Amino acid sequence: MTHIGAGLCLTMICSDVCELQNTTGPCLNPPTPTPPVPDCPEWDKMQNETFLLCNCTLARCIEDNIIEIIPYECPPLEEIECANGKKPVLVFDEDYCCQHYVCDCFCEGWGDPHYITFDGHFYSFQGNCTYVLMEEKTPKHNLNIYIDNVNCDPGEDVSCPRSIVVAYGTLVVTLKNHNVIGAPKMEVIVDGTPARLPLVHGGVKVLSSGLTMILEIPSLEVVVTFGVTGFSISLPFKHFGKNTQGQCGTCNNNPADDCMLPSGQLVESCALMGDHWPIPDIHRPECIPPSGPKPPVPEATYEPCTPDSLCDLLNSRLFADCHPLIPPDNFYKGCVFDSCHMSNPTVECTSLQSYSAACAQAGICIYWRNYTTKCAADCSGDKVYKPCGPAEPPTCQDNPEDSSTIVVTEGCFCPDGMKLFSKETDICVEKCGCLDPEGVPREFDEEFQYKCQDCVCDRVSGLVRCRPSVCPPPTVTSCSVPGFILVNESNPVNPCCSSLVCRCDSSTCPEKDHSCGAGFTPVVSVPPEKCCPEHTCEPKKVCLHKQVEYQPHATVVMAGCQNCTCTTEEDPSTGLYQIKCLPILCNQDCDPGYKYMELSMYDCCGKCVQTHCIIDINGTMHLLQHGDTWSPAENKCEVYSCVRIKDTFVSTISSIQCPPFHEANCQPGTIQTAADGCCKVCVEKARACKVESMHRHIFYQGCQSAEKVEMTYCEGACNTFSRYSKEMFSKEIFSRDSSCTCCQELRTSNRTISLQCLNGDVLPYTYLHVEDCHCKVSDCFPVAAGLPLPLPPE
Ligand SMILES: *[C@@H]1O[C@H](CO)[C@@H](O)[C@H](O)[C@H]1NC(C)=O
Ligand SMILES: *[C@@H]1O[C@H](CO)[C@@H](O)[C@H](O)[C@H]1NC(C)=O
Ligand SMILES: *[C@@H]1O[C@H](CO)[C@@H](O)[C@H](O)[C@H]1NC(C)=O
Ligand SMILES: *[C@@H]1O[C@H](CO)[C@@H](O)[C@H](O)[C@H]1NC(C)=O
Ligand SMILES: *[C@@H]1O[C@H](CO)[C@@H](O)[C@H](O)[C@H]1NC(C)=O
Ligand SMILES: *[C@@H]1O[C@H](CO)[C@@H](O)[C@H](O)[C@H]1NC(C)=O
Ligand SMILES: *[C@@H]1O[C@H](CO)[C@@H](O)[C@H](O)[C@H]1NC(C)=O
Ligand SMILES: CC(=O)N[C@H]1CO[C@H](CO)[C@@H](O)[C@@H]1O
Ligand SMILES: CC(=O)N[C@H]1CO[C@H](CO)[C@@H](O)[C@@H]1O
Ligand SMILES: [Ca+2]
Repeated sequence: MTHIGAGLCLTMICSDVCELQNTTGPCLNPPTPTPPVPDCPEWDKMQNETFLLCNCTLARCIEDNIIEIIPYECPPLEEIECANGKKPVLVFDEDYCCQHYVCDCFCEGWGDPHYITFDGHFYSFQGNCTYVLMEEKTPKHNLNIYIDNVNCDPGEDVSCPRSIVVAYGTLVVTLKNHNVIGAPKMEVIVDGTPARLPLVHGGVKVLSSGLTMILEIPSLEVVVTFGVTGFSISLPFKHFGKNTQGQCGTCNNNPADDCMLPSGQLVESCALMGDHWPIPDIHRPECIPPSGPKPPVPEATYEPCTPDSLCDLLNSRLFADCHPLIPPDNFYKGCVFDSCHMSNPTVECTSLQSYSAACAQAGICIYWRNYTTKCAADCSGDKVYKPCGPAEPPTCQDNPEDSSTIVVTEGCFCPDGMKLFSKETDICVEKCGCLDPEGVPREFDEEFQYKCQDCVCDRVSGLVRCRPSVCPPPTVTSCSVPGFILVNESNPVNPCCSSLVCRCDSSTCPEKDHSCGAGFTPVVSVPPEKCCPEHTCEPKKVCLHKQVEYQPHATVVMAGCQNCTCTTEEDPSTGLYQIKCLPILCNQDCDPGYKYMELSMYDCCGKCVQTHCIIDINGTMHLLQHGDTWSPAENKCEVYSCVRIKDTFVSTISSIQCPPFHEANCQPGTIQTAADGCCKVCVEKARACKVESMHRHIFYQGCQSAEKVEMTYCEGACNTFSRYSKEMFSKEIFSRDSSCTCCQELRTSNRTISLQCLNGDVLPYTYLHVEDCHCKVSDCFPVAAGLPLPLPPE
């Protein structure tokens, strides 16, 4: 330090990079009244005093500004082991000349919550306040980190981290999870205002991997993460070593001094210590440090419980690669605790998640979520889950000169071979380009249509340039096929343009007769590629003859004495059913008395025509020709005769009335049948006494015979006279006396007939019938027979 007047001093120092730098400033230490005179005033060093020259070179003042250069020897590198299980890192000492190993500070907390201090001390702590996780003992970088815990399980006295508050300089960034249980609902609040991610502000960078928020202070190599229910704080020893206090303890690779109260007092239990680091909160007046020394809380007051098998995964082969680097014991303890004390099973996932994150930091990536059912990760959109990915994933907008974080985190990432279109969008693309107005990524030089504009992604500007689409002139101007008409339609290939196309409108088809001839039915259809219906005539299932349809099995009328029927066999040439014909067989058998005759040239068959009269006597036929007569042999008195009147034959029957015949009057041996075979004739005896007969009605007592009655009497000459039978005159049959005769009855018989009376009565009447007569000598009476008798009243 050199006085350069006006109270200003010039100080020459060797900078970090070993360059001489001059600074001016007020002279803080006024020169002492009696300064010892240095032996090497040029260097302001006394004799034998060694000092660091530039470039890690030592010098010693000999005398009179003569200095001796001493080679700088670094102490041998001492291997150390980090109490927090991390790999030791090499750092330069203050002079940037020698390196030595230190352990970076890594504090984390998860679950309900479990802490691992910077130096790897595990403890569980329940508290509902905001607590100091880490603050600088001696403020150097103005970084303080707080945790806000809330009760997260209504059924249990446990709490979960809800937010991590990072105060850096004048900036306060809150990483908050609104949904302590279940799917995360993350928010970043910067100085009281919600912020959009990714965020770069005041030397702080905040990113989100989808599952975890990552806060980075690149200049200090600070990384703070806050995930579903866990947090982690990574501080480089070189900036923060030995200078931290709070719930994360003092980062000095000595776990023994981690449970330290703000007063500097060490306590046995870190859980006890935790209560002493609250931040005063007007909304939570209970959040004050405990006044008296709290009695140590006896641990493990919980009932024994069987932890979920999920916790065993931590010790399993799945994490084997990580076990040598980070012991899983603390995470297993936390998992067991959560499994036994949290009713929400997903809290157990935080132990695995925290262990996996620690492994990822150590370079070991483990896909563990798909080995569980409770802890499955859901990624939205195109993104896929990866246990380790860059906290700041590559995007199309990355400037190659920008340094990006090397923090790895689990989360949702673009699939391999793709990257984010930009930090702000969640769109993964294979090739970089532009985003069109609808947010669809387009490659450079890609041409596309948007709202009837032809657009292209411009490589130079990275913007989409559009101009209105130009429509091609219509290619069709007229339609030739009948039924088609020109229609103005939007182009299916390019909906922005309309085009004229031929479309079928059957109402414009010409009128057409679709009828078919007899036997055929029209089948109307529109052939493919055509518009107007056309028809074909399909044969019906009928026979056709002279344009007349016949149903199958029907008789078809045809000339030529053919018996024709409609079959069900198809005619291969027409498709109609065939007509089959057989010659008609005429039945020439006629009944007796009839004769088969072909009468007309138009009829195929003749007819049976009557030729005889047919006389049926008790079933026996007898035929008679016109004009013939015939009598049956057993009754010659009946004569049948046949007359033809026009075409009909009429038979008549007549009976022969024989004259009265009395065998007694015949000369014996002369009786014979007449030539007609009917009546008997004989040579009568000579005129003598013989039986005669007459036919008369009989009247008696007002009654009358129905028919004439044959009455016989004796008549003829005896030697002297004839006489009528006395008997006949004894009764009043005749109205007149008979004459006297002697021809008398020889034999008689009584015959009885019935007389009809006017009152309806029937009166039997017996009379004498003379059978034979002979001449008898006796008194004779006058004969009255043969005289007309009075007729009965009509
Ligand atoms: C520093 O100050 C000294 C003395 O005034 C001067 O000689 C030297 O050039 C200065 N160096 C620089 C880098 O300014
Ligand atoms: C410092 O060391 C480097 C190489 O070790 C050398 O090139 C340089 O000249 C040195 N500077 C001084 C001031 O000795
Ligand atoms: C946390 O808050 C709940 C209720 O909100 C209370 O029951 C519990 O005792 C509190 N825990 C602590 C450690 O203060
Ligand atoms: C989990 O996912 C990884 C990576 O996709 C795969 O290699 C592994 O086989 C999966 N395991 C199960 C159990 O699905
Ligand atoms: C088809 O219709 C569109 C809009 O309806 C019109 O702009 C275009 O001129 C029409 N094209 C023809 C050939 O009529
Ligand atoms: C015609 O033929 C059918 C069958 O062959 C027969 O049943 C029918 O009686 C015949 N008709 C005539 C008039 O011959
Ligand atoms: C016909 O039959 C009846 C009774 O069988 C008989 O009385 C009659 O004499 C018969 N006639 C002829 C002509 O045979
Ligand atoms: C002032 C002082 O201590 N000087 C000593 C420096 O070192 C030499 C050699 O070792 C001594 O002789 C001086 O007395
Ligand atoms: C032959 C015969 O029977 N004759 C009788 C007819 O009737 C009379 C009167 O009743 C009788 O006296 C006859 O004997
Ligand atoms: Ca410590």
